[in-house]
Amino acid sequence: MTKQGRFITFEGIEGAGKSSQIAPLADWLSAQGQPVVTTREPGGSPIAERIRTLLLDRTNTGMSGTAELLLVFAARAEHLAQAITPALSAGTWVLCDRFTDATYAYQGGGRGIAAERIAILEDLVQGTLRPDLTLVFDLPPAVGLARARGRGEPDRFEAERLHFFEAARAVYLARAAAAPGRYRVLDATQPLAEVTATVIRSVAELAQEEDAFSSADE
Ligand code: Z5A
Repeated sequence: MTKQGRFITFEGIEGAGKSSQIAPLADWLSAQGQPVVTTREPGGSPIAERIRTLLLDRTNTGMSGTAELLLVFAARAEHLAQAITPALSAGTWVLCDRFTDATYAYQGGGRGIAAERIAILEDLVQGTLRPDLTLVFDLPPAVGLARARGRGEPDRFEAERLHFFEAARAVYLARAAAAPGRYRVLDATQPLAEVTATVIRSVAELAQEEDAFSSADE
């Protein structure tokens, strides 16, 4: 029997270290014999990547919060149809750099859109699909922004002020506190190797709880 792959999402504010941690976890899962793909949002499929360009383009000034929300979910619908759902159905683990928790954090916390409205689109686009595990890389926004801003021209989100990221962080922590079974909050100020060890430990626990690795060859 082929079992569904597991869906793990990486969340946190700008510069928290999400992208840095995906490859080491993918390598570790591969070493355990698990098929794995890595992907990101917004993006992860050809049309979704085009929507990503629209969303991050800092010359798109004055985009309404509702338009931004709908673009994020349009990209997600494509990403799910083209990449995530087929991979999970084939028994492949999917590691995704940001998913719908980012919508609650940025469009909800940052832009002030009510969580109830976001939930309507979440149900419409995802049906019952939710991540099996969400890793929240937590750190003070000033630290994350200092890391990220070393990279050159800020995009449309990076150009936001500190309180925008503080609001996003607060939403991540509130969501994690409300559903501790699905979330792990990691101290992202720790050195990279220590964060990697915590990520792998969290996923190993999930695999053990769910007997996830034993299903790969069945
Ligand atoms: N967005 C949204 O609004 N709504 C949504 O629903 C979704 C997304 C899905 C995507 O931007 C933007 O889309 C995002 C929210 C919005 N914008 N913001 N803010 P992105 O994908 O370009 O940006 P990002 O996801 O924030 O990625 P990032 O800035 O690259 O952050 P990161 O992936 O968490 O960090 P990193 O690239 O792994 O590391 C950043 C730097 O820190 C790098 O130099 C590392 O070497 C360093 N680093 C990483 N970990 C450490 C530790 N532990 N110690 C020291 N230094 C470290």
